[in-house]
Amino acid sequence: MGDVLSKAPQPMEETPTPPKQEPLLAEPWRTHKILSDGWTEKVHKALLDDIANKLKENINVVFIGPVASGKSSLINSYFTTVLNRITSKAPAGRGLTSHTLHLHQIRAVNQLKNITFYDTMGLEEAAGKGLQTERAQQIAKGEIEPGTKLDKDIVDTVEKKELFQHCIVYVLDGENIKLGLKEDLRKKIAEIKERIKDMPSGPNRVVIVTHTDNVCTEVKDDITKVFNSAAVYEVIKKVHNVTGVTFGNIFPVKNYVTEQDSVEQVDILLLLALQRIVDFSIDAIDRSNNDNYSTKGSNSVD
Ligand SMILES: Nc1nc2c(ncn2[C@@H]2O[C@H](COP(=O)(O)OP(=O)(O)OP(=O)(O)O)[C@@H](O)[C@H]2O)c(=O)[nH]1
Ligand SMILES: [Mg+2]
Repeated sequence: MGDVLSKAPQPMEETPTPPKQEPLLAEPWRTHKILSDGWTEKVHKALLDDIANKLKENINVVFIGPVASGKSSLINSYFTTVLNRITSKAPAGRGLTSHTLHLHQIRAVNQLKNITFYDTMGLEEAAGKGLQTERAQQIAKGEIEPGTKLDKDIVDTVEKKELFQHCIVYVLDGENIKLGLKEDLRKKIAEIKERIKDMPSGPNRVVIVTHTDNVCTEVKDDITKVFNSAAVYEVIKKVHNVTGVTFGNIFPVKNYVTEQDSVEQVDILLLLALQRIVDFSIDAIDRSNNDNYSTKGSNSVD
């Protein structure tokens, strides 16, 4: 007996220690040709020139997403990319319910002058709270006048071609996604997708994942590490799985929140996403011209 007790505990069955995931991958999970020479001022200018050259007519871009996901900050960040200063065109702030209550129409400037951004009230988990999916569809169709409060039913609407949205940008907080997108929010986003699918010549969609600085410390320290970050990659994969949006159409960014000045690399990441939004908006315009706007039919949403 004493013998048994005095025996040193035997090691349990040998279990392999899982390989430690390095925070930074040796190879980037996404490459952009334009970044091959680095994240330089030249690249910033090339992206802005490319966007400006493509924008021959006005495009409407609406931001939709959960409360505090960074929709308003994103609009301010885009103004920073062309004004080289911190801006507050769309009121931003954190709360349990949406800081933005109205449909805000904000026309961009300089190289982005042909883009009109639309800021919306945040989606909430609880049924009947926050932006309703029907309201999102009405906005996409151009049925809601800018300045309208979005927390109530809006009836007897008329579609206005000039308010028709060419791209819906879903804005998701990467930090929240890391923890797991709440099922009720996922359902609301899926419901909006279904409603858009029913629209003739409906808008295209892109996802922007904000708060990447809070997803990965290495990215917080150096934004140019974003495409090498294993944590950001996992978040983008998760977004793809829960929203069904094509992986390549999901873009990580970091909004301007703590900075006092604009930063070349922060701008570049924001502009890579905007470049896709512009391309897809032009595609939506072409589709609507081909379909002759009033034609009834089904839209193919990815
Ligand atoms: N660290 C970090 N904070 C961010 C980022 N984007 C937004 N925020 C912060 O998140 C909070 C919410 O940002 P908003 O832009 O107001 O979010 P919103 O989606 O417009 O929110 P609602 O209008 O309430 O639906 C603010 O405190 C922002 O400073 C980001 O990329 N990184
Ligand atoms: Mg807002």
